[in-house]
Amino acid sequence: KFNQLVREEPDPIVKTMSLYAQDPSPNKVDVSIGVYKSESGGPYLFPCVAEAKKILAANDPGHNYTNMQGIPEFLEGARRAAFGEKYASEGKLASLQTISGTGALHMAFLFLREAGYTNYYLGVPSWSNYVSMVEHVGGKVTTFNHYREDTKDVDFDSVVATLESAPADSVFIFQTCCHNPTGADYTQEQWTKIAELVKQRSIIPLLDTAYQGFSSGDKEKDAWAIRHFYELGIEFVVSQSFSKNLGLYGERVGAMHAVVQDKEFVPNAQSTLVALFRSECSFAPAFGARVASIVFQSPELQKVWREDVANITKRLKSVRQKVLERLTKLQTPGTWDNVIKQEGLFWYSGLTPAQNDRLISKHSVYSTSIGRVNIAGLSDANINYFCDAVDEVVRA
Ligand code: PLP
Ligand code: TYF
Repeated sequence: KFNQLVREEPDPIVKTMSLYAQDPSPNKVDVSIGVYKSESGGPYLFPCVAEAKKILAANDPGHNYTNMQGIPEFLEGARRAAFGEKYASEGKLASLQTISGTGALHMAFLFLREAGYTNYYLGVPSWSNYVSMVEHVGGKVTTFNHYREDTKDVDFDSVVATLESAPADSVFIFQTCCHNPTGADYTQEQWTKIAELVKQRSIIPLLDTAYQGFSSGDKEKDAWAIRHFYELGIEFVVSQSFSKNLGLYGERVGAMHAVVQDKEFVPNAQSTLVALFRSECSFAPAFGARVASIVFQSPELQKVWREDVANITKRLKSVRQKVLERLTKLQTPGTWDNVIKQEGLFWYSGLTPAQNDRLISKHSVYSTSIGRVNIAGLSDANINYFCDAVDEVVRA
């Protein structure tokens, strides 16, 4: 009966985003939801996407149904982006176009369930939706520490200990770069150790890639872990979002890939993905994937895309540096150098929920309750205002 339904809480990040929208303060600062913003504080349209949209408009393909696996040019480009030219064409991948990164994760969970995997491990803190999404499809999640408050970096001992003790056939969810919410990523040396343990202990990694390029500024470098796992001959799954690194958030552009070591079984994995998707959505949205395909297929637009990603990363790093300089100048009590060590959009500030509440109520600075700050919400126009507000709540 409908009157038996309970009232569910909204996603806290989305709630904060709406509170910001309603705030009349002219000084308000939005560092909540993870979207990239330009120096002027507005939404950022990637120049490569602007160009691709013009090309698409001039060659309107209409609105017919596409292909249940996905638009072939999109899938080919998505594979190349994640795995690199060589590995993308070796025939070991089963791929599906999905409803962005969230849809890729959902399809990954369903695919893994179909293959007999339901036992998940997740380093926390992590992106808020993983646990409910796994449980939604009947999986079980065990957590370990991803982050150490004292070093403000990855808790690698916890990762290793958990990999060494988890039962065979467990799935480990890892983020390849720009960890949400901590910005604390594994080094190549740490990935090498993780991959070695994964292989030894028959673990299945699910590599979630939502910010490829925003860590090093180079999409190829940020895909290092994916390619390393591939080289070791491990079976694994990749969920891939183009929300951030093409700025296509609302268009829902993503893909899921399964690496199947015995090529003979790729058609089985591929047809399984399509059969599962048929029962979920039938066809993924076309517009954003077509725009992305145009970028993927054009060497000129690929070059513009690379430059876009490099420029974004440069701006993020410069904002981080300025935040550190300002907090140092203010002699704000505490250590703040993790702001320049952490990667991607997010700075895990260490501010408490009470301090974050005060940031909102007293300064109209909308961070997240867990202290995650979206660095892209800052620019020369508001860095000092933001840092002064942080200083005030820390001393309050
Ligand atoms: N995975 C991580 C780590 C994320 O931060 C996000 C959110 O952006 C997603 C997946 C989902 O991405 P999308 O918005 O493309 O569904
Ligand atoms: O963590 C973020 O801010 C992004 C966007 O339910 C997001 O990953 C936030 C909440 C959500 C879905 C996406």
